[in-house]
Amino acid sequence: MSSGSQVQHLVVVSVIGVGLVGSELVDQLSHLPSPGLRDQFQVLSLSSSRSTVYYNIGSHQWQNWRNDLAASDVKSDAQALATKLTQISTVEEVAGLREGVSFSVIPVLVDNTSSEDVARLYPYFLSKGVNVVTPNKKAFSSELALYDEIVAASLKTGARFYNESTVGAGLPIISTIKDLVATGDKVSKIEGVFSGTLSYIFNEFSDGKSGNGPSFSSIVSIARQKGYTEPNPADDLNGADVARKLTILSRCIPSLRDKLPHGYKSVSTKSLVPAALHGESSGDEFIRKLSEYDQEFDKLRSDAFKENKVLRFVGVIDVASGTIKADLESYPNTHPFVTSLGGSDNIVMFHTERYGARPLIVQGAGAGAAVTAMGVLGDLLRFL
Ligand SMILES: NC(=O)c1ccc[n+]([C@@H]2O[C@H](COP(=O)([O-])OP(=O)(O)OC[C@H]3O[C@@H](n4cnc5c(N)ncnc54)[C@H](OP(=O)(O)O)[C@@H]3O)[C@@H](O)[C@H]2O)c1
Ligand SMILES: *[C@@H]1O[C@H](CO)[C@@H](O)[C@H](O)[C@H]1NC(C)=O
Ligand SMILES: CC(=O)N[C@H]1CO[C@H](CO)[C@@H](O)[C@@H]1O
Repeated sequence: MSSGSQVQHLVVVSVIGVGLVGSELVDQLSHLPSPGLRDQFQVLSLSSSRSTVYYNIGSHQWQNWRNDLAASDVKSDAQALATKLTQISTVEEVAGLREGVSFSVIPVLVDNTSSEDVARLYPYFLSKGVNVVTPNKKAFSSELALYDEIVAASLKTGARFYNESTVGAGLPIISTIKDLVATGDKVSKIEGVFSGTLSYIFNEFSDGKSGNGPSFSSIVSIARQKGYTEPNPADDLNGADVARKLTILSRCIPSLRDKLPHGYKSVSTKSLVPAALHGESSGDEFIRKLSEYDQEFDKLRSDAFKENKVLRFVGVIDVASGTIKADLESYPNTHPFVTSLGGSDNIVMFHTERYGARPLIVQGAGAGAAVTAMGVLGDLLRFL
């Protein structure tokens, strides 16, 4: 770096998994409102599970990435990607990119897959000095040993990892808990509706206006038709997604950091999948058989209604007692989980010492490509 020249950060991004959100991310990245900021990002590569397309540093040529990726015969190879990302950190590659400007390269891997295999590579990437940003919950909500490896690799090289969009998509949930903890507030309890799918299902099923209404299985079926559920709704009703999110949040609270040795499997989780339906792999069959249990759900709804309450599937982290659970609970009609919740919203209440009797609440759409990509892009901006 010659003295007197200007030094700028250049965030070099490789995206693995270019589906809805991955595509949306590249689009948002290309249309950042500030031109100065736009110049500080470079897409190095885009990968599907089959192939990868690489771009030259300094080219802003990735607008036709769909065609480029389809035409590319470069096989996806995570090791090769890590090598390439770290090699660029040597200044020569970016020398001469812009007259009078030296670049300090910040390599970032964006994992937009739901792949466990990719998640298990984070320690490798971090140990090579590659930062990681991801909406993929797998790595942070699995066994503690993997989380420890990720943290250790990050400490060793100084490479950072961000995970804001793993919980509540673009909603500021992780950053809120981290700020509360880092500034010395005492978090006593976090409680929320963390699954957009289960939010929709119970907002429809138990609206507090009457003690009866459409059957549980019919609402699950409609949710599936609208594309709100996994192909097999059992994958939503089993509560595992909520347990994963609770794991990620708990690990942000120092006293709970080591509480869940097996990650989401250590969370006490109420499954709404009837025991006899475990292992039913066909989504259609699952819905058909679920209707045999409608009366049980009807009873839960009418019992709650008699007490002026509604049913919500929530996640609760009670810090003092160390209780972490995903459960079906009833809430009074006047509670924010009833009065201000609609559609497939997420809502999270942070009970802390400073917020006293009026908890901090974050609420809004907790899924969707545009808001999830925003969460990922927001994490990328943290590197500048
Ligand atoms: N959508 C949302 O609102 C939202 C919100 C928060 C978090 N998330 C998270 O976003 C992630 C994606 O969700 P999804 O259910 O749509 O996942 P998915 O169906 O597995 O899709 C992920 C994409 O990644 C690619 N992929 C998978 N394995 C790969 C590998 N080993 N190497 C390279 N590419 C690979 C697939 O591309 P191919 O076509 O090449 O197979 C696919 O396009 C999940 O982790 C989810 O939890 C989503
Ligand atoms: C999520 O990322 C933050 C850094 O932004 C990190 O401190 C935290 O430990 C991560 N959470 C998990 C569960 O990995
Ligand atoms: C969070 C995220 O980026 N998820 C997207 C990754 O890509 C798949 C498609 O392959 C989308 O469906 C996800 O929404």
